[in-house]
Order: sequence, then structure tokens, then C-alpha cells
Amino acid sequence: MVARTDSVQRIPGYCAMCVSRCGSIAVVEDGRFVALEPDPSHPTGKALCAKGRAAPELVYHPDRLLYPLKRTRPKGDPNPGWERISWDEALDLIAERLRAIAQEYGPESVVFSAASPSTSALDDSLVWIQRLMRAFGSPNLCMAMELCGWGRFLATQYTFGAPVPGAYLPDLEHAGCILFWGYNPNVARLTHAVATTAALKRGARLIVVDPRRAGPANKADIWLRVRPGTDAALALGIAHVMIERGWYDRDFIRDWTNGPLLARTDNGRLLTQRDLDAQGSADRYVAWSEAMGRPVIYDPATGAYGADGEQPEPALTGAFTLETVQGGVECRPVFDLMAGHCRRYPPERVEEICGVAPDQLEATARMLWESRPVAYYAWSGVEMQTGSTQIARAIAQLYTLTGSLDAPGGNVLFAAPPSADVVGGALLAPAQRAHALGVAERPLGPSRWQYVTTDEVYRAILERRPYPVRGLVGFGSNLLVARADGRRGREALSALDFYVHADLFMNPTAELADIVLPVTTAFESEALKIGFEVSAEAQSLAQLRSRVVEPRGEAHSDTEIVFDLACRLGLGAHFWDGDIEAAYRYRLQPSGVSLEALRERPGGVRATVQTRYRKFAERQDGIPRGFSTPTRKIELYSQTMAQHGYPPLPEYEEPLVSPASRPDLAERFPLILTCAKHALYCESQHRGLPSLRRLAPDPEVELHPSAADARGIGPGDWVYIETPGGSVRARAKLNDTLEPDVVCGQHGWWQASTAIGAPGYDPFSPDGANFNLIIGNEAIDPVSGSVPHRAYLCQIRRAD
Ligand SMILES: Nc1nc2c(c(=O)[nH]1)N[C@H]1C(S)=C(S)[C@@H](COP(=O)(O)OP(=O)(O)OC[C@H]3O[C@@H](n4cnc5c(=O)[nH]c(N)nc54)[C@H](O)[C@@H]3O)O[C@H]1N2
Ligand SMILES: Nc1nc2c(c(=O)[nH]1)N[C@H]1C(S)=C(S)[C@@H](COP(=O)(O)OP(=O)(O)OC[C@H]3O[C@@H](n4cnc5c(=O)[nH]c(N)nc54)[C@H](O)[C@@H]3O)O[C@H]1N2
Ligand code: SF4
Ligand SMILES: [Mo]
Repeated sequence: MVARTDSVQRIPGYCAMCVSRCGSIAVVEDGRFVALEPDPSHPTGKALCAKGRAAPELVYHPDRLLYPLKRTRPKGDPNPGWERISWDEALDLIAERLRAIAQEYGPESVVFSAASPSTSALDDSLVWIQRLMRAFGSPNLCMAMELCGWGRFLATQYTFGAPVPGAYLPDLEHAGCILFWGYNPNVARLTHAVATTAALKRGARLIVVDPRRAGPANKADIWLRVRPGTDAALALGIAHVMIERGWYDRDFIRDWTNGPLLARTDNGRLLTQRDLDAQGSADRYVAWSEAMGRPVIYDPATGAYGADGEQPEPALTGAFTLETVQGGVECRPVFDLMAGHCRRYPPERVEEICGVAPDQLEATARMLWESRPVAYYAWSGVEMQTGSTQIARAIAQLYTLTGSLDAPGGNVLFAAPPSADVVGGALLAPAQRAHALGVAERPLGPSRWQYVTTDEVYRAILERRPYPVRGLVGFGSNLLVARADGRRGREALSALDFYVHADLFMNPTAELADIVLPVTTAFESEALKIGFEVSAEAQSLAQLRSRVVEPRGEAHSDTEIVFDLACRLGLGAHFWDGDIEAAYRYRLQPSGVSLEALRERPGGVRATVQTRYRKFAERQDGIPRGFSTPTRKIELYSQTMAQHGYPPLPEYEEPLVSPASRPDLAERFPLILTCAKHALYCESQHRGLPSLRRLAPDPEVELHPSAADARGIGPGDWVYIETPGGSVRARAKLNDTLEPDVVCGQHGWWQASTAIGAPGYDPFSPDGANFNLIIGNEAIDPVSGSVPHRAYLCQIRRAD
């Protein structure tokens, strides 16, 4: 209920500024939003961070965009000549220009971009933006998927057939052991930090893999200080110890992974029934039955080995020579190959590659086994890597050994209120899906799901390869600061025929738009959220977030913009003729929760849904559900990867820009450069908020005291970070938990906080502080196109 005492209102809702979506109470006095407080009755409401508490400063910031603006002077002119226009004029103009581009070049030549929902309130509207893009006919959404969602949501689908750990989240409440890999929830997701503290209190174990002793690493039972980007070798090395010691769930591996399937040692492919018999199926595989002493057929359609009633007990180890139509071929079970693969990473070699000591490797393997169930999360530290795909698969393989997937205390798909899918998958014809940028070069990468990389977008604009991109529709996002190679980005965005950008602020990227649209903050707009993700309780909650205050100026929400634009584009039929409430009702229909019920209870409605565990073992018509992979099992070995020329078993690949892989560069750039998010700011945002900027006025780079000493650098000194791509400035911060040759920067600095006299920074100048200006797009992950923001080479030099 909205509680009123005189002129003070306390409005339940949630902070939408980052992925945490903390349950909150907005305090409104005399119509003015004055404070945001935690709402302990909300499943994500135990605490708020400083950013959430600064929400009123965001809402009332003097630099907020308040009216639609039209550029009147050419791009490249230092004065864009912004002119205020009406919403009608803006929307008509946008629709006309987008239609014209689609007519001349095809709808794929219009790219949509969006800020990540992890770092903004885009979570409110992303499903509608995706629906609009698909209804329009474009397969191209540029949204940092290659930098921040690939490993969690997509790469691990090649192992599990599902997004683990992105959607199968760690069940921190019941975990015996928590594994955080390149993830710092203290900064990134407050709800996970709170749940981790509670888990530690009740005795759960914690293992953290991070080059810095940051956040939870300070409380961890084991902190593994990995050399940036070498994480796959570490995962393979831990798996090796577990396998050698017998510390793995043998039954789980045999029953639920493709570990028993035989692989041919002559060509590395899985042995099929057709190899044994020319009339046999190429879609059935072969295992060796220990009980029967002969090969048995595995049929993915039924998930069963051998004939009905047989108990073949497929072997996980050994070498077997089978008579095939091509003659005798030696074969080994996939698990045996995997074990052999891991054997190439004995503790001494792991120490050499990763800088992690053998006793720590042993202790980690033991803890993962003895303290299971294991719940894990891996994020940015392992996403922005040239080996991001192999790292994600190697961690997934290690995790599989614990047998904790979808078990209580493991990684679990918490049940959400059922809702209608509205992202419009069916609106985009398969032929059009095949047009996504990057599909040809990286068919298994993000563009398979219509997420395209920034580099691909820049290339299509500037080189018209594989086809010209001429239009961009941006909902937030700050490509020129938040992505690599901002100079090329500037050139590309300047070369577009038409660019419309919707945002809270005029950021350096929006400055290149033809039309800029003002959006509301989450506190000025209603939104529907179904499921708060982090626990069974949180995921069962649906909430209609109320508007806290009226929109400033003429700001509209992203959702309103999408629905209005859809109607102008003649796509109203797919958008309930612009009626957002009707769309919400449609979305909610399967849940049994009505919009009226949500309106009545602004704190949200909990649906009675039951989280089910080990769903893979549930049987339908006698057939176990299994996993959504080609073999219906967890794919330790991926035939899909093999067919596309990638390693079928996860492998360690040295980072492409490292002292070992680029000794030519390492002479001039001897330090390994990584970076991390800022606790007080989201990505390239929030530097303008005085209460936050006062606490962290300057961009910083962390380096080891010995590296600083060697360069005559003291704490707080301004330094240049130099890479082969250029240089930027930051203040030195000494951190003795780093390896002496590792340094850690911050990205996202451009905005000033005029109220307290804190400066802004030129995003294209070597005297600026745009970290990503000095990261290149040339060395990338071959499967996903991920960019090495987290493992690069640099030199640090005093600035004066
Ligand atoms: N306060 C705040 N919260 C945020 C955001 C923000 O900008 N600020 N951004 C949101 C978004 S978009 C995202 S994607 C999430 C990300 O959330 P996280 O992934 O937790 O983000 P980081 O803290 O940058 O990275 C986690 C850790 O990775 C470590 N790391 C760096 N290099 C490596 C490496 O090579 N290997 C390993 N294992 N670790 C490495 C860093 O030292 C860091 O401590 O946070 C979201 N929440
Ligand atoms: N070096 C380095 N680079 C990185 C990262 C890193 O850790 N290190 N992280 C990467 C990751 S994980 C990500 S997700 C990307 C983030 O990159 P982006 O997704 O581009 O996010 P931001 O830089 O935060 O820019 C968000 C923009 O959206 C606007 N905005 C905020 N809320 C809303 C809203 O509700 N609606 C609209 N329309 N606009 C809004 C903000 O004002 C801002 O201008 O950066 C990536 N780049
Ligand atoms: S962690 Fe902070 S910014 Fe993120 S949702 Fe919670 S209060 Fe808001
Ligand atoms: Mo992100």
C-alpha cells in the first residue's frame, strides 16, 4: 500500500539501476523524491548501495535530457546545433528515415543498440526493444553480449543446453561451497553479496578466482590469484586433480553427460552407429558396455544405452578397438579423453601459466568435492577475454564433475511466475536471422541469437561488409566509451545515414545522433518485472513498479518510445496498437496474476510456484528429459564445436595479447592490463552525481608497490597507461594483492560533476581517461568475438 502521512509518501518498488534490482521504498515529500530506502520485506530489499541512495540526484540532475532534440548542423561540427522538437515531429521523422533505409538497403541495415540491463533500467523494456527490432525485420542487436553475457548465457549452452550460470543461478541459501570466478558481487550485485555473507555465517565455504584480492576474496577460504586470462588452464588443472583423486561424481558423469560416448582416436569424432554398420544411424552413438563386454548403441532420442531392459553400465575409461566399416579403429570414452586432456595441466604447469601454487590447486579440488553442493557464478573477469569461450567451457566442465547442477545448493533454475514470451522470435523470418552480422565468420557466436558485436557494426558501416549498415536505433548505451576502439567508433557513427538515441544524458555517443530522445529514469516510470531471479523466493515475485514522481520535462520511458515508434512504423498490430497495459496483460496471462492485483499491491505479488530440481531426470513417456543438447546429455565433448573447426573439448588458449603470445610487444609493454567495475558507478554512468563523485573523484589504476617504485610512482600520482593502441591517464593506486606485473584500470570516465567542480574527460584524447580508447578490436575470441578488456599489455609511466 502507498502509505501517506501528510505530504510524505513512502512508495514500495525496486531500484532498477543495476542487475541487483534491490527492493526499495521511495520517499516522496511534497511531490519531490527525496530518498530511497531499503525494503527488508522485499526478497531483494535487505540493503541498498550508494548508487541507489543517490537516485534522487540522478532524477533531478541538471544535465538530464528533457526534450526531443534534432541536430541541425553536420556531424563533425563542434556545435551540433541541437534544436528542440516535439515528440510527434521526432517520431514521424524517425519512422520516415528508418523506413527509407529499410527500403533501400533492407531492414538488416538498421542496427538496434541498448545499454546492458545489468547496468541500467533497460531491463524494463528490453523485451519490447527486441520485439520491435524483429518486427521491423532486423537481426542486429548490439548490446555488449560478447563482453558480458556470452559466457554466462550462451557459451555454456554448448555444454549444458541451458544458460548456466546466467539463468541457472547459484542457490546461495543452500550451497555447501560457493565458487565465484571473475565475479565480485560486492560491487556488481548487492543481493548476491548479502546472500553470500549469510551463507558464510551458516558455514558455507567460499572459493574466489580473481587476480585481485577484491570483495568476497577477502572472506574466502581459498583465493586463487590467477594471471589474467589464463583461467581455462586453472579450471583444467583443478579438474585434473579431482579426476586423479577420484573426487568427482562418477554416477552423474556416466548417467547425465556424454562422457561414456566413444570418440575415435583416428579423427577425434564421436563414433556413430553408421561407423559400425553402413545401414546404421549417423545420429546414434556408441559406448562400451562394461557389463556386457561389447559396444552398445546410445540413442539421443531416448537417452538410453543398449536395448530395453539392458543394464550396460557404459565405461568411462579405457581404450577399445572396434571393427568399423573402415576397419579396426581405436576408441576411447569422451571422459577418458577429457581426463587425458586435463592431465596436460599438472599442478606445476598450472603454476607456471596461472601463478597459482600446487597446494592451492589441491585444496580447491578437495573443497569442491568435500563441501558440495557447489554453487558457482562467473562473470566479467572471464568474459572480456580472447579465450572467453574456452574458459566458460572449461569452468562448466569442472563444475560438471561436482554433480551439483540443478540440485539444491547447486545452480538452479528457480521457478518464476509463468509468463508469455514477448521477444518476438517468430516475427523474424529464418532467412533474416541468417543475415545477422558476424554469422558467417562466427556461426556459433552471439549473432546466432541476434546479438552482434560492436566491431561488426563498425565494419558494416565503414566497409559495408558483409552489407551496409546505415541506421542505428540506440536505447541508452555508450559505445564510444564502453567499447574498444572509440576512434573507429566515432568515424563509424559519423558515417551513418541516420542515428536516433534515447538516453537520460547527452553522452559522447549520443552526440553523434541525428535525433536524441529524453527518457525517464526508472523512478519516473511504471514497469513490470516478473521474477527477481536470485532465490526461489525472489523469483516467485511479480511486481508492477509504480511511478514515484512525474517524468521530468517531456521524458518518456523506453517502453513508451518503443510502442509509439512501432505504431508509426505500421507495426502497431504487433504492439497491441500501442496499448502498453494490454501488452502487460498479455504477458501476465499465464501467471494467473492480474494487472489489477499488481496495482493493488505495489510491493508485488508472490505466485505459488514450486522450484523443481534435477529436472533432467524427470521422465515423460518413460524417457528422461535430459538436456537440450544434440546428445541430450551434458556435452563435455561438443560435436557442434568440432563440426565448426573449434576444439570439441575445452582447451587452454594463451591470451592473444600477453607476454607469452606477443613477446614483440611485451618488451615495450611489460605489464598485464586488466580492469574492474567501480563500486560507486555503473559502467560509463554516474560520474555526474555529486554524492558519489565526492567519494571517488578521479579515474584510478591499481598497481603493485614494487611496479610503482620501479617507475618512481607514488600513491595518487597521475600516470599514463600506454598500450599499443595509445595512452590515457589515471591516478596510481597501490595494491599489494596484485602480482607485480599485473595492473588494473577502470573504464567509463568522461562525465563531469559540475556541481562539485569535478572535471569531465575528452574520450578521444591521450590526456583523457577513456580506458577503452587504448584497447583494440584486432585480437578477439574466435567463437564469440569477445574483446580482451581484461587481459592486454601496457606500460605505466609518470605523467609529469
Ligand atoms: N557498481 C557496479 N555494479 C555493476 C556494474 C558497474 O559498472 N558498477 N556493472 C554491471 C554489469 S554490466 C556487469 S557485466 C556486472 C559485472 O560484475 P562483475 O563481473 O563482478 O564485475 P567486475 O567487478 O568488473 O569483475 C569481477 C572481477 O573480475 C576480476 N578479474 C579481472 N580480470 C580477471 C581475469 O582475467 N580472471 C579472473 N578470474 N578475474 C578477473 C576483477 O579483478 C574483478 O574483481 O556488474 C553489474 N553491476
Ligand atoms: N574496459 C572495460 N570495458 C567495458 C567493461 C569493463 O568492465 N571494462 N564492461 C563491459 C560491459 S560488461 C558492459 S555491459 C558494457 C556497458 O556498456 P553500456 O551498455 O553502453 O553501458 P553504459 O556505459 O553504462 O551506458 C549506458 C547509457 O545508457 C543510459 N541509460 C541508463 N539508464 C537508461 C535507461 O533506462 N534508458 C535509456 N534509454 N538509457 C539509459 C546512460 O545514461 C548511459 O548513457 O561495457 C563494457 N565495456
Ligand atoms: S545494487 Fe545499488 S544500484 Fe544496483 S539495484 Fe541495488 S541499490 Fe540499485
Ligand atoms: Mo555488463
